[in-house]
Amino acid sequence: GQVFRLEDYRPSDYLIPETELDFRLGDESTLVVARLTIERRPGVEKPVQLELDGDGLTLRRIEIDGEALDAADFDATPDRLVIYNPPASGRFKLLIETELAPSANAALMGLYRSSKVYCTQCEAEGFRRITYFLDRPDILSVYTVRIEALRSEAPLLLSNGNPVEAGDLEEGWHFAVWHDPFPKPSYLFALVAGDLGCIKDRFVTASGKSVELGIYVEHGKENQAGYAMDSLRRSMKWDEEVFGCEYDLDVFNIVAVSDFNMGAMENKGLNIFNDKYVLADEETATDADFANIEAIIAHEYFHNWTGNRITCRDWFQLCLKEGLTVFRDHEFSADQRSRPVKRIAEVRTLRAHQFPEDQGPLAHPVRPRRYREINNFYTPTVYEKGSEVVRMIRTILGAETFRRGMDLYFERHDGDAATIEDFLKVFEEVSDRDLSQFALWYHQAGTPNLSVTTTHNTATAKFTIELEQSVPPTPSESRKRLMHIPLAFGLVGADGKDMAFSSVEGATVEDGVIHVRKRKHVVTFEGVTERPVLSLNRGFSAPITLSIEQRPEDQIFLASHEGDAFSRWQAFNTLLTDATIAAFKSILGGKQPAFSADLTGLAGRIAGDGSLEHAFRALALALPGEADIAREIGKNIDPDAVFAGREALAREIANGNSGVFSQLYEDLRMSGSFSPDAASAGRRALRNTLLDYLAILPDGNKRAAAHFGSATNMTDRAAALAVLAHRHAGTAEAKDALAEFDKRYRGDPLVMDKWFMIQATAPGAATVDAVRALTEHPAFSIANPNRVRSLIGGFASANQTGFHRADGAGYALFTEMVLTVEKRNPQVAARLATALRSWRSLEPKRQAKARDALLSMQAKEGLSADLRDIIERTLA
Ligand code: BAL
Ligand code: ZN
Repeated sequence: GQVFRLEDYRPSDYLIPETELDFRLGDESTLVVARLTIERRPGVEKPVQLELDGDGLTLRRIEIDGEALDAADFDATPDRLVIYNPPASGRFKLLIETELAPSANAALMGLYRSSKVYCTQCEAEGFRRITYFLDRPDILSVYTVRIEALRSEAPLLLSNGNPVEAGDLEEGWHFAVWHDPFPKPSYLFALVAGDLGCIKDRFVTASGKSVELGIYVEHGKENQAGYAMDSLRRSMKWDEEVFGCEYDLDVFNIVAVSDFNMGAMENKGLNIFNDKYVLADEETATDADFANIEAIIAHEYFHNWTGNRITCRDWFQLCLKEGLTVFRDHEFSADQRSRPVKRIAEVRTLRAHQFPEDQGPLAHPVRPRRYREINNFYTPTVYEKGSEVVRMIRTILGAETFRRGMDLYFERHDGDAATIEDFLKVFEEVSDRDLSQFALWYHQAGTPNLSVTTTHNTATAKFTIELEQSVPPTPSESRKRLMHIPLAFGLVGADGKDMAFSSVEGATVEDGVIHVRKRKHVVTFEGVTERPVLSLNRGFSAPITLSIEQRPEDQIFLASHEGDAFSRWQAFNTLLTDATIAAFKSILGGKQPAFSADLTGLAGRIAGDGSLEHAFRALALALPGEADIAREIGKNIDPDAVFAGREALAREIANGNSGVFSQLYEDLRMSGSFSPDAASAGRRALRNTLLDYLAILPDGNKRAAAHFGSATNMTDRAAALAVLAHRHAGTAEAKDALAEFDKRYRGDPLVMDKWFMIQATAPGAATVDAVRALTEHPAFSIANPNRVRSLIGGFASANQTGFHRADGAGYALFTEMVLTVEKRNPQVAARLATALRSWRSLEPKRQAKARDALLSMQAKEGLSADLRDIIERTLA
């Protein structure tokens, strides 16, 4: 396939200042008339041919300034429209009529139908599946959209911007006209038409503008949209207060649809959401679902300024809007909930998803330089690492200067299609700093590592930290340049407080941050009379790995006394990880794993420490995931041994704390009405984490069954079901609970996703066959991305022992499913296929089987560009 390169960017010869679209909607035939005002770009002198993008289009009519075009004057293929000699004046109206078949659109890009609702998805390149266009983000156009549909089929007609006009037509048809005054790129175009229920609200902006808010959902689900509406109102308020960003249209609509490739989409004034991230009540949604809804509603809303008002010049700049908007939604959630708990959760996600990407064959810079299929770059690196890079800018500049930089960004670039260089420049200007070395975080792939040693000299009262940075090679970048790493730190004294020092040399140290810029730094602190315990990368100030030789007693000290909550969590998590790795090694060596009593005791103390938030304690007690452990081990992974090592530790902690844990489990019982707030969710999280340990003890299955039976909300019910299905698979209790859940929720596909996911992630060899059988379950559908992601995605990405079964049966099922999904929906298939990205870290036998699976997919005739791109890069 074609490779697109950043260095090949050039502005288009033509602009499209105005776009009028008329839709006459029909299931099998929708007619789209586009009237485009086209202008030659100022500075482009001679008349040049006009080339528009298309994707699978059928052209019905083409006119310029009201005159039909001669066949000799243009060439139209499904994927391109060329007009050889546009009017020499350089300004004209181009009319294009295309015919679409929404019901046949299984790829869910462009205009399609989901549960009878017409809807669109245009990012990144879906608009070209609707009409021929300069379908690139630097072409900003003012849209006016007229929609006609049968009123009985689609009483609701929505598009971007503000409503202008609506009325009846003959034979039961009706129409609505929408106008969006803000010039926007085609990827932000949206249309929805159907029969939906809705809830309405109103928000008055800081400057007194009244905005009508609407959330549209399947009829009968209106009472599950309240939390999303509340999240929206809080997001609007927060963005005014924290970033000075006000909403700008008269209406803001959100529509929830059941078939959606992504989580949601920030179309101007008309966000379209995967219903998974809108619908919630205590009966159907877990606390994690509530938190995700809050975050994603905020994320899409925040795009109104970071993405829509200021968009990307080209798709290489995707992180300009995504990394920044993730940073903004993280900050929002931190303010709405618990900042330290949120930070720990973010870092866990980053390590679980971005680190393996950065450390494997799919590694790419936050701002990539080349792509074959842009859909494959909506990645954890662009999103999550992109957010970390913005966070580091704030760390380096300080919150106040950062805010001034953001203000300048909004002021200078409102209405622009901008670049990362534009973004960095505002921060250089407001801070008077040179960020050119820092900019490598955007340009260079790979997770930097810092190796660290410390020495303390009591006689001279000097504490020395030796730091050495390295960035491992990544595909097509073998030689790396030195990075600027802002490393927050503390020298923790015996009383748990940070020790003062009189002076420091060897690196710039400002406001508790060491600025690592060279390969090696020897940083010497003077006036440090007692040996401190070093706490490094506090708050995860830089997305790096640390190789630090720290005594277990220092880690235990930090896990008990460190004031920075993230680092406290980190210290305990490191102890757990190290213990699991030691157990893994023992098991491989045929020995019984052994654990330190200190660790078990510490787990009990953290669990019962009333000075710590419940949610923090839950996160601390959650053992590192099998994939996290495997990543730390790095190579020659036998997932069964990793699992056994982790289980041994879980058993040790459960046995060593059975009294404390069961007492606490009882104490945490909740009564009264349900609230999804962070404190209540934290309490449930801790109790459910304890249940998972207690379920290991005698009669654990009975306790879990009782928990399941008495649950009054989905968080507790799903947690108990997972414990039963994972720890007590095959028991009567597990079978009964699975059957009861199925019976109760069979009619609610989003809840059934949890049921599929729980079964798909049950560890062990038997799960392959269970997953295969579940593909035949009436609630499963290969056409629905959420179902596929729950069952197949859950199995491949979150079941190390099942997916990587030694005989390759997991890969066989996976290959079959990816190829089946691909026939309908290449984007979803390509995303699933990334589950094999860490195949080279497996032990040789599994590695060979994984490679065979990849090769067998690669050999398929007619593979989509999406899937081919992932497979070929994974194999390279
Ligand atoms: N722009 C795609 C969905 C999102 O990141 O908001
Ligand atoms: Zn986004």
